Amino acid sequence: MNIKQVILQAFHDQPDRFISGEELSQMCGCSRTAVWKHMEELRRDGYEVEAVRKSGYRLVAAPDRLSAAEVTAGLGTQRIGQQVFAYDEVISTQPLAHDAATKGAPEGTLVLAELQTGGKGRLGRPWHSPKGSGIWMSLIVRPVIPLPKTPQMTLLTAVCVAQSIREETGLPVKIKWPNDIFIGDKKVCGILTELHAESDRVHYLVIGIGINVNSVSADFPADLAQIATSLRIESGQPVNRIRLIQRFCRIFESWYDHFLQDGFQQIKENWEAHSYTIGRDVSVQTISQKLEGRAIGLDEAGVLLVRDESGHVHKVYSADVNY
Ligand code: BT5
Repeated sequence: MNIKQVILQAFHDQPDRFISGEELSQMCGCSRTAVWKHMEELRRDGYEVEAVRKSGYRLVAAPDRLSAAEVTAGLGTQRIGQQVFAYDEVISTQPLAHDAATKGAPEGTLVLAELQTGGKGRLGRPWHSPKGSGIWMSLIVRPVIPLPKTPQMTLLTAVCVAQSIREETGLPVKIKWPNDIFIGDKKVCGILTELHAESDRVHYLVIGIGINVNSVSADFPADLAQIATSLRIESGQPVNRIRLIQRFCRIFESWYDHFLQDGFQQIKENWEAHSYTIGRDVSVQTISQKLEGRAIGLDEAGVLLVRDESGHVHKVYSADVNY
């Protein structure tokens, strides 16, 4: 941790309390003058820090800005989110995460941005990522699993995002197969999983997660107005993005460890319990065919099962699902 991170961690651990310059200088292993300089830097970054002679420093307010120091302070995970690259503006966090992964970034590294000018969905579709109102992030993981199991990581991520949003906001989120999080009939989050692998070995996955957090209706362009929503629109109040990211990191680490040790079964059950898709009549468009039927569940591998009119059950590996 750098000095700024140590200071933020101390503020986080002792909220509302004044921490003396002496204490902070011992924690950081630097002089009191250096502590003061870092306080000035934090103020320039938008932190409101109160300084009282003989008492010390107290954090009054943190900026609504995604930074590595904020995400890591008080995070409490072993690896997920322990390394963070935070940017103001990028084309997309996905290629930056691929780049970091090929240069050896550890598992759990997060790439975040306030604004994406070329955010992307699946099949080259665009992902609308306006400044400051969402969570646009890419997570690097390096699971030792066979290639056919990698789609389970998208389902696992959806379970984790849905649980994080539910716990943080109380909103009734549902998962639409395979990669969307819905509130009511509107999309609040999309997940894009990209893979770097050889025929028998996964090198790493970059899991891109886009969550509309504090967008208001006017932030959505006309083509999204009817199909997209945000946590703020649904809950009627702003949602703290840092807390949501931290909660996601903790939940992801826990489910991911479970997945690596005990497999997919419990994740599948959790996914089905919160599914928007299961039990509905769906129209499925794969690259090669169109299929109508009732979505009846996932199989052990995470493949969607759709029963057609004649009773035949089809396995759907990759497709767009409409209702
Ligand atoms: C997805 O694709 O839903 C995956 C989105 C992943 C975005 C993250 S953000 C961080 C990382 N960096 C990136 O560049 N991407 C990832 P798909 O299922 O193909 O859905 C795309 C469709 O969702 C579009 O065609 C629109 O109809 C709709 N859409 C676009 N932006 C949206 C938004 N902000 N909210 C809701 N729907 C949106």
